[in-house]
Amino acid sequence: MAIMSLKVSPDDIRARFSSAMSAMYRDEVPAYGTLMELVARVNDETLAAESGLKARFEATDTLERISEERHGAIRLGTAQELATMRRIFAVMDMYPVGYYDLSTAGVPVHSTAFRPVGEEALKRNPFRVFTSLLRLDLIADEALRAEAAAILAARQIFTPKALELTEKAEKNGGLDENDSARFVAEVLETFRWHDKANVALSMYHRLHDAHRLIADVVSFKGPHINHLTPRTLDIDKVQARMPDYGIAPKAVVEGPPTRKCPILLRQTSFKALEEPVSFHDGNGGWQAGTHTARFGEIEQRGVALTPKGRALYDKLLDDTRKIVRPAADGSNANAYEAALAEVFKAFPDNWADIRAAGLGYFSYSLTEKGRQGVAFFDDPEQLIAEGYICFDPIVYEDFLPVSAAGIFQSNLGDGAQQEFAASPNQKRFEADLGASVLNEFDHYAGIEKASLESCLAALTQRPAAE
Ligand code: OOG
Ligand code: NI
Repeated sequence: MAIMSLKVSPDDIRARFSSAMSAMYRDEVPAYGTLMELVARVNDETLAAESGLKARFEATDTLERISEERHGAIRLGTAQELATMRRIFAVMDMYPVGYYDLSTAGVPVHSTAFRPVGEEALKRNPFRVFTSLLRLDLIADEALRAEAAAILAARQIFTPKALELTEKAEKNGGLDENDSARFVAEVLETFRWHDKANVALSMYHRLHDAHRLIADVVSFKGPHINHLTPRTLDIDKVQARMPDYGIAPKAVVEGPPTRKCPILLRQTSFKALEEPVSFHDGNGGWQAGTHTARFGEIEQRGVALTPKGRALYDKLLDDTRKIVRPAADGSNANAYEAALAEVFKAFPDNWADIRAAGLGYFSYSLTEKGRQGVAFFDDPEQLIAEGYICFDPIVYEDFLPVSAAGIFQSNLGDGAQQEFAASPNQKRFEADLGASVLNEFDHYAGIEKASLESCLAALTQRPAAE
């Protein structure tokens, strides 16, 4: 008789995978471990200084995981790799959300983020992977394009066991304890750093001359995780203190300026390190070289914006960059920050105004009065005004293309600015992925709507009090 074995929940597999990845990366990139220490210290200080903050995190029971990783990033070479990665992430309930075209920003990739989608899943473990696919179609040199494609076609970035366990999970609707442990260990191999390249040094240089990112993807056996990103409660403080810890921050914090009511996402990173790599020497031996790819990043998240709020954000960011374009060497960082703060004064900075203007998504809940009483009207505005329901910002869980480009650029070296014509191609990306990407706005709108409906149901369906 077959013994039914219990399945491990996809959320648990994701949590284990994220923690295994963190341990591997700290081991491989010691500066990342230092950044984690700094982040934990600043988070502790921030919590100690703001007692209300601590109570809020205790209430939502995320306090002990506050400084954990929120995301990582990889860059893939082929449609086949992307489609397989999608199946692997699905075992951990991570689904592709959003389409990001980075070509306009001078990076020859387009991307999505694999992430948990439901509120519960995000709370259990929010780890996501920003996943880019190289666009060889943007390489001008046709011969080089064909050679790069051939190199990529010959590599296998997944272990046989990882593929086998993915199929097993698909067939059986999950994995048991033993298989889950093995799955995490096998999938981790795909993200590991290889200090022996797949190509000769001369080929590396040719790829590198076309674009550093092309060299990063094509020259290696696999898509090494290129950064991990814990959450910080005070990004400005971590940015300011990085040099004290011997790590060099990128020039400016990406995203909106410092605000009372945080919106979307702010990010910064330390610059990628130059690491020794051996290249084929063409005679069966190895030749020494270096490659710069791996770094550490931090993020601070704010409210998710509606399409209207996002359009305003995009416009203000664009206006700022017309005044000062941040230089990679940091020489105009202060001027950029000043312009950003000034221009963003046009974005309301209190929750009530942001909500009233329809700029952000909010989750509604009953107040004490709402929990006890019954309402004879169901207009949300009146219910808020009369104190039956209250609202809290819904956290933005996705990414920002201009910020992502800034993170890419700062880690490709200062001389890497390159222009490509805008050429978003979501259809092509989805064909390669083998699925459509989910729309981020639908997700936030859904949470908001469900929260309001459950308030209304509770308030209007109770038997009327005497
Ligand atoms: C990804 C850069 C984008 C972010 O946080 O916006 C990213 C990469 O460098 O591969 O991770
Ligand atoms: Ni990132």
